[in-house]
Amino acid sequence: MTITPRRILIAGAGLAGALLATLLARRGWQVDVLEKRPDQRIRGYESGRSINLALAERGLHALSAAGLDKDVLARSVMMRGRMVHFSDGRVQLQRYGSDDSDVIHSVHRGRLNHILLDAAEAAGARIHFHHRIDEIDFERRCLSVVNDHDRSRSNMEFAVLVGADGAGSAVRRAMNAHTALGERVEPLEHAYKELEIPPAQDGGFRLEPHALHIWPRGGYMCIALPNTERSFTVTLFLPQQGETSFATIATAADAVALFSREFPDAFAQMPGLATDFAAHPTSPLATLYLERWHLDNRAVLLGDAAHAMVPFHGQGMNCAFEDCVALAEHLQRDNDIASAFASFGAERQPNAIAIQTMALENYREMRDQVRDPAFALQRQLETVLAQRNPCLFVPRYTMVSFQRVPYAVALERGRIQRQILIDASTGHSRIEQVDLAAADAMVRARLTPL
Ligand code: FAD
Ligand code: 8R5
Repeated sequence: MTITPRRILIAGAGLAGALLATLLARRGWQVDVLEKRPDQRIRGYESGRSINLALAERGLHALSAAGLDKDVLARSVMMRGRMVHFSDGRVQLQRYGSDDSDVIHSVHRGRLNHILLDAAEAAGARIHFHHRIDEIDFERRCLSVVNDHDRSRSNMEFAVLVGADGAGSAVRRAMNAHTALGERVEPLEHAYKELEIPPAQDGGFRLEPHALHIWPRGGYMCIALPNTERSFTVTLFLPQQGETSFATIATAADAVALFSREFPDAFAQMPGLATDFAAHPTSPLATLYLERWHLDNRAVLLGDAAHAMVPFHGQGMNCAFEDCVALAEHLQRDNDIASAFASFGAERQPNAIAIQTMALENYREMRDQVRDPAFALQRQLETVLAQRNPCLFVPRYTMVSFQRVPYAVALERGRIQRQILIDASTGHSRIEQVDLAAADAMVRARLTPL
């Protein structure tokens, strides 16, 4: 077998696999992609359920590297902030930024994947559907492929393999069996179920479209993201065990009782709640940590396969896209594949751990802290300090969602800033009571310009 340098095999034509295929094919690589599912473009993305994702600056920037940002934005709904639905029926928009330049975008997963697959093929990548990777022989650089449609099996050779095959990665499993990757999975004690708010009778949105809706209830929460077809995808997050949990809310009747009691305004807009609750699966959540992402010059992991995270910062795809740009650059810069893989891992691993940490932290913020007056004062002070100290005090949410500073920097500066907010606001209930000059002094003493 000959090992041709600029040939690469990508496992998975999901979000990361399809983007990486585009970026590398455009740079002249010979790219083949193996995808276990059928080509979703044939059946059409309108079939099935609407699952949407929040796209932020990191993801958009990566899409722009493939020339796809405008196409995707044209098919998305802009979200200006969190629309918080309190238990007493009050509703409040907490904006993500000071104006409409700092917004996130709700995109339909199927449609986004469709755009990415078209781009990958247009760039010259070959996508092989119905190709599920089963076993991998890293000594022979050979893998077995199963067609789940007609049950046929075949073997393929590879020079270099990228595992972009998601959280349940077969490439990771095979790499780990060859040389331990130092894998650790931390399950979250909460799970989720997807539900729906359909369009109104007149065809319009039943809730404010330009927001990410949150119903924080302390130990659990509901969220809703808008779809271009004027529906909302609702996600219910509950503990798996305990008083209000998927163990106690088990039937459609339980769900109707919970929603009518705890989320009455959402419930009024969910005619299909009972049916959806019974029909849709309850899915677990976990964080995946690996010590190593690559096996010398043979294989590397990225996206969810390398660092699956809990969803609460809406950064899984954004981070996976950032990985793709980074890997394409390292491969372009360094002719030695093993050293490109190693430097890619060294750059991305600390940042993956940082966003995994922030995603876990954001769950408490979304489900609980947004209801707390002390937290509201800190948020208000955060905005004021950011205005008074541009480039010095940048809210963590802004660094993560609207900028591209490394996630590890956002985590570190965020910790310092959180302490400043606590130090300056403790003992006060209104922003007028805060000594802003003293807070500015803390900002200047503890932070360097970003
Ligand atoms: P995937 O997109 O999962 O792609 C993996 C691909 O590999 C799939 O096409 C799969 O069929 C294929 N595959 C798997 N095994 C094999 C095999 N053995 N052989 C061949 N092919 C295989 N992220 C955000 O940034 N913002 C959000 O708002 C957001 N919302 C989300 C909502 C939901 C309901 C979920 C589940 C996730 C959400 N995420 C979000 C996270 C985001 O979806 C993932 O982080 C992202 O899809 C990771 O991309 P990936 O390419 O690594 O994996
Ligand atoms: N993923 C998101 C945010 C942060 C919003 C904020 C949170 C559902 C399975 Cl839970 C969640 C966010 O801090 O105000 N931005 O984007 C997306 C989220 O959940 C997605 C839809 C999800 C996996 C189920």
